[in-house]
Amino acid sequence: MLNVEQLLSRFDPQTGEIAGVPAVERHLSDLRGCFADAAAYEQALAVDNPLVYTVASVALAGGAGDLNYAVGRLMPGCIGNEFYLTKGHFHAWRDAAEIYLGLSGDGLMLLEDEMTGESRVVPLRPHHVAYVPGHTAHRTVNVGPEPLIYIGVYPARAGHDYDAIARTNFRHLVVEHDGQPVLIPKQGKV
Ligand code: M6P
Ligand code: ZN
Repeated sequence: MLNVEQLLSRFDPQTGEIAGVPAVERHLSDLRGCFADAAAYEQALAVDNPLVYTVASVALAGGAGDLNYAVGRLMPGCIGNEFYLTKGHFHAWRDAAEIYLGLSGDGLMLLEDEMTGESRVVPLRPHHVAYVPGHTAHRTVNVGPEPLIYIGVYPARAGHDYDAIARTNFRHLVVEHDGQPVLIPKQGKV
């Protein structure tokens, strides 16, 4: 049986840290192709390469019935008027679903159905659980002034497929307009 350290994790909902678990860091330079305004991206990167998000993952077992989880911390910010975001992915095992629980901050999950291309946004904030069905690309977006902290729980065998969604990026983006987050099609204007 797993030992108590493996059965229990302690995390900080304000910082996104899991005790004893190193976090993967994603800086702006790791997000080439993710923001719709490529010129604004290059301009921002020429000035600085800030930390955009961290992910601390717990993956103890990889069997068919096992679960993994990860706490994410997504910083506040914009490139042009598009809010800071995660790369986003499909699960390599497309049937695999995931749940996200907001821990602190104010965010959205951007979902895109692989078959129909249909997009949806759902809130990602404390007291909310967002369900990501299988066959759905998903990305988190921080639309608030504070770091967005959340936890994602997914089948151990889900895997991350970044390439399929990176080819087109997402068809919709979340931009700031008159102080509010707005979902627009990629070529759209607000
Ligand atoms: C969540 C989970 C992780 C994922 C992370 C960041 O914490 O879904 O599996 O890695 O968000 O998302 P991405 O991998 O798309 O950068
Ligand atoms: Zn996922």
